[in-house]
Amino acid sequence: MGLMDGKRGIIFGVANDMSIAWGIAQQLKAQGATLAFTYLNEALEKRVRPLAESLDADLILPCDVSNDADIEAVFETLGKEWGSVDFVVHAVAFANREDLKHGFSQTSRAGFKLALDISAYSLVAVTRCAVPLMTDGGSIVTMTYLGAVRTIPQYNVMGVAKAALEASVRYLAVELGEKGIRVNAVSAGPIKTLAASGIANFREKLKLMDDRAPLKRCVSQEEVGKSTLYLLSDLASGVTGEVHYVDAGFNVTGA
Ligand code: NAD
Ligand code: 0WE
Repeated sequence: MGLMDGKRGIIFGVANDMSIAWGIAQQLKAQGATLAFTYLNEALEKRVRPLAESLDADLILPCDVSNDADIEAVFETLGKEWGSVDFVVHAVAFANREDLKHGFSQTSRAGFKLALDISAYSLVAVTRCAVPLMTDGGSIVTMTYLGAVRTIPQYNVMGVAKAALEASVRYLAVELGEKGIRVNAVSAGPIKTLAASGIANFREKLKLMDDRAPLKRCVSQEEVGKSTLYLLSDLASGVTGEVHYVDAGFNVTGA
């Protein structure tokens, strides 16, 4: 008996076995879910395909979330293969590396648009395509970070994108509640992933957590996976429009 028995869903954002999306996928599979995965490009397909296959993925599809046609094609395939979808995991973000270094006021118009497009608007586009397939209700979860609500040094345009993402979660939740579709975000503390490896001095950010986060340590992909599992399952049937913190380090000085 699993929490996700009989439920089918799609996971956007696995890049490798360090990805938060991968930690989520493992928890979902362990509770009986049937999974589909997307990958950004051919280089990542080489990493994602074997991982997805190890969880008996039904479908492994390409998708650049900055491309509406890619997103539409993914859900067209899900409609043909499954007929309906129960859940979506959105674990995708991107900003230009330089924009996560210099002063925030240096952010270019193009860099701002890029970060907001891939990291925030993509949730809206994915949700729009998922809704017609969520005929028996559904649950959508995205990944956010404390930099949405506090200034975190160097998080910069990503903080603005995450603020837009969290507001999008609330607007989507209110619109889709009457269809039985819930939309929530998980705000994770810093975790060493591919995206984090591109951040200068990330190791110091992780070390700060050991001193000052409530649990005096960093959280793991597995712990983020367990909270996301809860939000995607019927245990959270009354929860929508929320940002759920997984020890994001609220009392870290400077945050
Ligand atoms: P990751 O690098 O493993 O995952 C990021 C994913 O985004 C990758 O799979 C990448 O392929 C995908 N992506 C980027 N641009 C894309 C595009 N145009 N189309 C489709 N996919 C695209 O890193 P992660 O840390 O697991 O990040 C997952 C999510 O978790 C992100 O939203 C990130 O902001 C969030 N998050 C991360 C941390 C952390 O400290 N690592 C903390 C809180 C929230
Ligand atoms: O959301 C993120 C990181 C997202 C991210 C990372 C990169 C690195 C490589 C987006 N775009 C890029 N572009 C690249 O070229 N996190 C929550 C992790 C993170 O990033 C930080 C953090 C934390 C935590 C940046 C500054 C301070 C803290």
